[in-house]
Amino acid sequence: PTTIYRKDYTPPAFLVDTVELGFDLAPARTVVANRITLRQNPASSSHDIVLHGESIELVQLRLNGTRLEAGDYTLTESTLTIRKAPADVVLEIETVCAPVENTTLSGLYVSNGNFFTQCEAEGFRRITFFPDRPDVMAKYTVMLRADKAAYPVLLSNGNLIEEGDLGDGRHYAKWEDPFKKPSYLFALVAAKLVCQEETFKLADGRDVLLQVWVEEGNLDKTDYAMQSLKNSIRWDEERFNLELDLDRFMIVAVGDFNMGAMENKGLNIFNTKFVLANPRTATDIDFAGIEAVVGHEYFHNWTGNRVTCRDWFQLSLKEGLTVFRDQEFSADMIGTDSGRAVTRIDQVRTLRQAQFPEDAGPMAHPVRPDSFVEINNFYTVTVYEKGAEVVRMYQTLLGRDGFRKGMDLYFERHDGQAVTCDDFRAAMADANDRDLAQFERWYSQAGTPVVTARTRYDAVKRNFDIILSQRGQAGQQPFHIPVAVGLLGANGKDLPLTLENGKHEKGATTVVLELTTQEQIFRFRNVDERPIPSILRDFSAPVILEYDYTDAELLHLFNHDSDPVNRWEAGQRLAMERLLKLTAQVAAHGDGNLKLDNTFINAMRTVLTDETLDPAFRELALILPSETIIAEQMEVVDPQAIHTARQFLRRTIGAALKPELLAQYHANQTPGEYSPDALSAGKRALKNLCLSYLMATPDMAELKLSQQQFESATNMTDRSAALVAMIHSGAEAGPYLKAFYKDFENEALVIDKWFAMQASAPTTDAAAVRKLMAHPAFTLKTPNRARALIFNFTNANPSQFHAADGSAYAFWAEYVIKLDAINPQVAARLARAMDRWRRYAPALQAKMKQALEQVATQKLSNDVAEVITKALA
Ligand code: DPP
Ligand code: ZN
Repeated sequence: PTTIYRKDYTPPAFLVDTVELGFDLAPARTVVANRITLRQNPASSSHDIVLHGESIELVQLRLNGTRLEAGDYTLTESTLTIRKAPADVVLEIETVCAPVENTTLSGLYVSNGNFFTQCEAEGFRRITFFPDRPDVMAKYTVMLRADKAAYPVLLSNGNLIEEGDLGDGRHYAKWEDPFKKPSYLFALVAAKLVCQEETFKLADGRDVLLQVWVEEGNLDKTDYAMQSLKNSIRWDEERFNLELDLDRFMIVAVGDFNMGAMENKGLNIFNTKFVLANPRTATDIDFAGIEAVVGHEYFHNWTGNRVTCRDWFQLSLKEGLTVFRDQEFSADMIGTDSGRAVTRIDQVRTLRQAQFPEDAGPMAHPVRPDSFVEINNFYTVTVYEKGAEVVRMYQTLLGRDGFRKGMDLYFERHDGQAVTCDDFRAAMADANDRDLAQFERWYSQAGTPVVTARTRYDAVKRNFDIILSQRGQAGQQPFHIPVAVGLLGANGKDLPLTLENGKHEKGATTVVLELTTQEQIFRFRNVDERPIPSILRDFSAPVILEYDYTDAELLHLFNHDSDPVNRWEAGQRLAMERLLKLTAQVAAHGDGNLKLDNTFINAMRTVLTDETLDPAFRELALILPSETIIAEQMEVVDPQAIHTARQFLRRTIGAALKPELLAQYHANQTPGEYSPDALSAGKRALKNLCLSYLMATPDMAELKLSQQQFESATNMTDRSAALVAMIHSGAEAGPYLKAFYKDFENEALVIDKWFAMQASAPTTDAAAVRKLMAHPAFTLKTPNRARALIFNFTNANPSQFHAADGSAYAFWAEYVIKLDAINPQVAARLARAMDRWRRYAPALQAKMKQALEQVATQKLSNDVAEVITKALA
């Protein structure tokens, strides 16, 4: 496999003006006729036309009307090159492909008998020969022909301009996209589907047609996606003055899909998981996911489609920005400050659970990578979630209005272009007259910076100093880090702030300190008492903050901090301290003599019963850091000891707070008609967390409670939570699992849950997973199903995945190899489960290495080879 470098970027030799595609669709043999007009790019000195093409068969090729023979061009496994081409060229290319055999789900493929495409990043080349790179933007016209009975619906990007019958049972549809686009945004669907549709009025008064297309049996699950789409359109108009630029916007759901969804121009194709929901089949988390992903893909229409990426190293230009936009959208949809904080805490949890480990492991890369072997491996939490943090920092530094000015200038300058992360940064800087040169390091330097804080108080001069220092990885330059800070008095209230040599709003109780050098002193004046500092409020930068808080200070913050994120954070620190101590004790002496202090229990009790706090916040404050997050804090990871320690803590809380947990369980019921709104969802989350604590050491009464909840639940959130509580507590859940399966046999997304909850149960070992794989409903070919069972075992069940006998590692190796033969993108994700193998105790490490090496000996896709090679390097 070859490595591609960002520094090697060169502009394309030829630009494409128009693309006319004709498809004769048949599962085993689809014929694609492609007519493209190209012209020499004045910015390039090359005269060679380089087209990409993969897994397609060339039937014939014409250049300006003349048929080319084998000697006139060079064909390799992945390219077709025509040397010394004239400046203006019309190419006519005929190819064939076999969609039904395409299990990679990249390019044109068949899912449940219907045709779909996925072209990002490099799938278009599996459909036809083309300069398949995002800086080649062209206008597309698409003619689809297919059997009418089997594929009554024929869709592509843009507007439908013609349709009709062809005789012999076939029909056609012709689509035209009025906007120039890169090939990765091309899409087609030929399928037997039905739609929910609606006419919607835009802010400028235009009527647009909105459609959500699904298989017939799923028409009862499209309301929320439609509502989310309308909300997204409104939100982008109001927050960024960005309007839908088409007359028609379509969402299509497909059951076999590698990603969450895809923002193809005017024809978004979605994993069913992010479209289909009704109270019976979907949980609150599913509903929230649908809102976020529908928003995300819709927002791409401007941040991604109208302004796209020059090359794939710039992926975060559209992804980081669009994640930030969908995060803001979800927060605004809740509308309250406390609801907004809950979404922010969720984002911090995701970063710590997945991004920090990535940034510290063998696949670490900057938000804008410098090199890759396979671009599909770089659709990562770093590019997406850390990328969103980087965008958020602009807003923190420039303010909401300043950020908006930067966005306006970005579109003014770059509409219709393929640009870079530097172009975005320049727009932010220029619109606000700010120097953001140093900020560039967030794009170029990998790893999570550590910010260390020290403080000193001078009671005589009434000065309080916060000394901030930063360290990145060896050889890195200092970052430009916004550190939001507030000071709490002994009464728990925010103190007024007077920052020396700094500007902030009068009366502000939070200021943003800008740490730009290795170490800086920030002095607050007129401070009447030694305050307790609340540092990194709202998680103002994606860093690890070190500060020597005492337990008493943490308790004070946990009880009083006006910043909900830091309030939550104080609780996490209290818990983490204890979890690490307990883990060390278990490792050294077993689990016989573990103890937990009352201070911690009391703190948990206080937050649990504080009715002034949102239930959603209380739930987050009561969840202990995950086993994965605990592992990241340890030099040498002992997964069994972590699990034992965390379970001990859960059991102890469950027992000590039993009356309060029961009371909250009953107080947070949501009777009446189900609604996924944030308040109701928060109540259910708190109630179900109470249940899971109560079930940590279940006796008959708790078991009954779970069983009752399972049986009387009117929605999937409560039903699945009850079942999970039973399975994960080790209670006998067999009959309930059976009943659940039977009820939802025909709901693929619910059956995914059925597999997932078993895979992540601490009692499920590799042998049990293998047994589940033999279930007739299991298949490796549908990514959702494979992820539900296999990934939930390898990623969400650490104590079993790291079983001392190495049985799960062998299982992992076997399925990385098996999946790679079917779907390299999904296999490469599974391969990442070994990322942190060097952090484990020697005995486990040796077994992990052995499994990695076993995979390495196979003939692998580029995707998996890159992950394995980097892990072993
Ligand atoms: N479909 C993926 C996303 O929206 C890749 N663009 O993030
Ligand atoms: Zn995206």
